[in-house]
Amino acid sequence: MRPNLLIAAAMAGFAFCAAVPAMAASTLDTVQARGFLRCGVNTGILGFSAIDQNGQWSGLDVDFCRAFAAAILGDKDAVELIPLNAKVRFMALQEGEIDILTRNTTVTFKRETALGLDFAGVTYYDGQGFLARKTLGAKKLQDLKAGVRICFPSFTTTETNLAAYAKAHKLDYKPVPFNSIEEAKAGLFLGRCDVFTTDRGALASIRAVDAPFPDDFIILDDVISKEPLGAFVRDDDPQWRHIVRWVIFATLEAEEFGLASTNLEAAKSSSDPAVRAMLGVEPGVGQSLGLKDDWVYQVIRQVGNYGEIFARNLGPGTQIAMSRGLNALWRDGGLMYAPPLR
Ligand SMILES: N[C@@H](CCC(=O)N[C@@H](CS)C(=O)NCC(=O)O)C(=O)O
Repeated sequence: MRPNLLIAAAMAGFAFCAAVPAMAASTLDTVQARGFLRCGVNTGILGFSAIDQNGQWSGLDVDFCRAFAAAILGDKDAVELIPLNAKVRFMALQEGEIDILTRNTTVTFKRETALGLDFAGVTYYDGQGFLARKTLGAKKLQDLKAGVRICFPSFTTTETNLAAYAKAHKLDYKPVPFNSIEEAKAGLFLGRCDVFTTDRGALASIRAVDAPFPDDFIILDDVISKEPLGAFVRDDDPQWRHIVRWVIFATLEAEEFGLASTNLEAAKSSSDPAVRAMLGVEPGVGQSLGLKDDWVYQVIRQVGNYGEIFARNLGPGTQIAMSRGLNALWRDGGLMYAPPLR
């Protein structure tokens, strides 16, 4: 009898284990049960994602993490921000250490089709540029002398774009790869390279914030790639992807409708059915995502619309002082366009 009992127990165990995947909780259930979101961000580019001496995070990527938390949990602070370098970012998401990756990460064909990940939306349209020492006397790539030393962060699109561009355009340069942004910045400022290349938004931040003398450096005219920076999720949970995607769209739709953190209470009494549904005054936008009907309201009240997020972190009133450029709404000549939230 004993062996049979053991076998029966083992089989029961097997049946139980085998049933687990079918009962696996959705990402939304897991995050709601945990009570906070885990969001992967960059280790340090002011304006996108950086931590100050008091342990306070700020940046456009960070604000999107907060917007997701506001929508999902009703509280923008119910988020653990997890700083990741370029090398480990995708692994952290694949292995479930984070729920969402919002870390100046470019959406590419290979990344979406080969890594088991989905991109859920673009939060910032960027392009790869070059930050050069002014003493080189260069305004564009063509002005650089043969053998110029170019620094770049490894495990990035930056690295592969540079190599491809150099081949196609016969750019004669000496590659100087770095494993972290801190090393790459130090490399530039200590003179281990003449030019630093990465996404132009990051370059503007590095020049304005990190360079000992910003005026010693110039961003060259050339933009050698498209770098749509977006939010990534695992590819096994469409509901979760929908949530992340529509939170990003909601920040754009709110800006388009003139809805901001400052005027939201008044907007609740709007007679426009689209505004009433969007703010959850009337039911409609919550159920199909598994969220409360007021999720857009929470995002905009607690974090703001896209224009507010951009202005707070990167706009003319900040040290980085960037204009909206490609990140303006479509009606203002930019690329930011949200499908209707209805
Ligand atoms: N958008 C590019 C570049 C992203 C990136 O990681 N850029 C640099 C900016 S300097 C960086 O943060 N590197 C530092 C690191 O890996 O920690 C990509 O998705 O590959």
